[in-house]
Amino acid sequence: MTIHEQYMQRCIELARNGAGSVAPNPMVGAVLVHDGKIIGEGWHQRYGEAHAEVNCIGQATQSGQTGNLQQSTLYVSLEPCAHFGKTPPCSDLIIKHKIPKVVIGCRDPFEEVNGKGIEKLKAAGLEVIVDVLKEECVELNKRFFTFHQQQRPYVILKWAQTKNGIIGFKSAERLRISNEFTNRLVHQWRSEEAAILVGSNTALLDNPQLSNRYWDAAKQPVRLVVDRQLKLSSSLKLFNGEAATIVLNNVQQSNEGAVQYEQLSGNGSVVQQVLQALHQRKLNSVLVEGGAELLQHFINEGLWDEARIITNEELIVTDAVKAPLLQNELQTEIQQLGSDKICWYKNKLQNPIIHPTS
Ligand code: AOF
Ligand code: ZN
Repeated sequence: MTIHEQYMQRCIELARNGAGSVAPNPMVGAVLVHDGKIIGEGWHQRYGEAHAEVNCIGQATQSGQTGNLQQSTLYVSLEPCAHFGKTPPCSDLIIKHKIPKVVIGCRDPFEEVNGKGIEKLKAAGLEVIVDVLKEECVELNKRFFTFHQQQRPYVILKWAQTKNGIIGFKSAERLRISNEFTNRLVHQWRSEEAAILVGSNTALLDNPQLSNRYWDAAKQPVRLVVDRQLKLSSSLKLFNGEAATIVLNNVQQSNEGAVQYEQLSGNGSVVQQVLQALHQRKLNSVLVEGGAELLQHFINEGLWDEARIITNEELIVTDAVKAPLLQNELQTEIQQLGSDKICWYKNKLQNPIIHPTS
């Protein structure tokens, strides 16, 4: 690792402290280095509050390092912003403090910034180095990047299957596939995403709560169900008011109460319409939990980023619903939790494109 990469690695580490508190904003970390020593560190801590650079420069000035800023290098994992949002532009702050050199992890895809921060710094005569540990910095904010570059949320597909590839029974009889450790992990996954999605069959047959009960209870994703003709009964657990629920349908629109109804345009791909609805609501990631048919639609249209497949290697069931089949998958990780094997996949196609219908 070069020295730039080492400091950028530290920025990424700092940025991760913001996990769970900054969405839909990106996680960002910054480090100020003077004469081979770190004189300030900071990260974006909470949505709507100070950006990483502000906290980093603030720490340096508060510890009496103001005089050294003019001979320092600022490392930051994302391009400093150029716009007046909830806070003033970070690029102006850097210029004001006469910091001569800025090393950036990756460009900010948000249209108000997208290169303008870099241009501003360069125009003021600063030395700017871009794309240090770019891949890691983009991966850190995969949800944010997907949302801004593809105008859709980051899509994670998840299912549990038996050893012979069965996802559930055809009737309302519940098939328990994953073990208690894996169930807990799934709740952690729910806590990490903005939304969870299921199809109406799954809502009806499984009657899932779709809430996060075994992890940080403060983090409840929005629950979404596709129920085109509004056939689901209001007695289902999805409608218990424990977390917000959105019913995507072809019939009605209403935004009152804990259950909201969002009308889909009715034409074309349901997957694309669902993703557009999520985008409009600024929900930048979604965990798709079934059923097999809905999951397969996402796969067939190439509109997925990650798949996490849990296989109970000791269970075999016959005459039941077959699990979806992935396409263009790249296996990245395998984890074993007791009898469950968890395989992580990425979509090999770099940019699954969404085609807006309107
Ligand atoms: C930075 N440093 O630490 C972060 C940045 O709503 P605001 O004003 O907080 O602006 C949010 C946008 O600012 C967000 O979409 C992204 O483009 C950028 N985030 N920029 O210079 C930071 N978190
Ligand atoms: Zn900023």
